[in-house]
Parts: sequence; structure tokens; C-alpha cells
Amino acid sequence: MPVSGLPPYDENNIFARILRGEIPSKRVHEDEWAVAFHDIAPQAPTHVLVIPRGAYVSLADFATRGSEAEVAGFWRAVATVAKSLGLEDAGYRTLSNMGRAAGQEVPHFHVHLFGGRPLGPMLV
Ligand code: DGP
Repeated sequence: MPVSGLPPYDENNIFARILRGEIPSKRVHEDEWAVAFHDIAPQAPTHVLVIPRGAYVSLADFATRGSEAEVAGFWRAVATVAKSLGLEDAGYRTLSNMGRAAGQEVPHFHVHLFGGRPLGPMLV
């Protein structure tokens, strides 16, 4: 069933191909649950994408079908990546676009991690 205008999971979406190593990426972290790499069009000095290894189109899909271990492991990885990139002291922002109307372009669930400068108030 499509979620918020997103089609069912496409095994050939760009992040699936990055996960399989078919497309290069600048990886900063990988573990059992997640892979993190620099965004191709950074919007902050540090702009990293964290994605689960599993095939989920969106946060809603991940939260619905992901196991407790996957969900916990993924979110731990987000915090681990932020810490390993030295963002923890100054602070950082996480963001996930859920669905086309929210600006989600790549239909593999991902969390943006922004840091490296004062981020100001969040604008929606
Ligand atoms: P979203 O709009 O939330 O779906 O964000 C998708 C992000 O993915 C966007 O910030 C640009 C990034 N992106 C798109 N294609 C590639 C790619 O091939 N490599 C990398 N590293 N990032 C990509």
C-alpha cells in the first residue's frame, strides 16, 4: 500500500544502490543496522545521511515493519555518528522527510544529520 504518495519499496532506488556498493558514497559509519554517508548536496558544514540496512520506504514504514532491534539499532547509530563526527558538544539537528509532500525525494528511509554551524530556529 503506498504511503504518502510513495510507491512500494524499489530495490533500485539510489540509496539501495549505495547500500549495495553499486554507487560510490563517502561513508562515515556502518554497522549491523545502519550506514551513514555524506549528502551529495550538503546544506551545512556537516550533512550526513543515516539509513537503515533494511528495505523501508519511509519513517512510517520503518516504524511499522521494523523490528525492535532494527529500530533501536538504527537510532543508536544516528547518535553514534553524530558523536563520532564531533557534533555532540556544539549540538546538531536530525530531520526526516516523510512522504512526497514533505519533500522526500529518495524512497529509502533516511535521517539527515546537520551540524558544524549554528543552526538557528527550525523553519518548516
Ligand atoms: P530527501 O529530500 O529527504 O529525500 O533527501 C534526499 C537527500 O539525498 C538529498 O539531500 C540529496 C541526497 N542524495 C541524492 N542522491 C544522492 C547520491 O547519489 N549520493 C548522496 N551521497 N546523496 C544523495
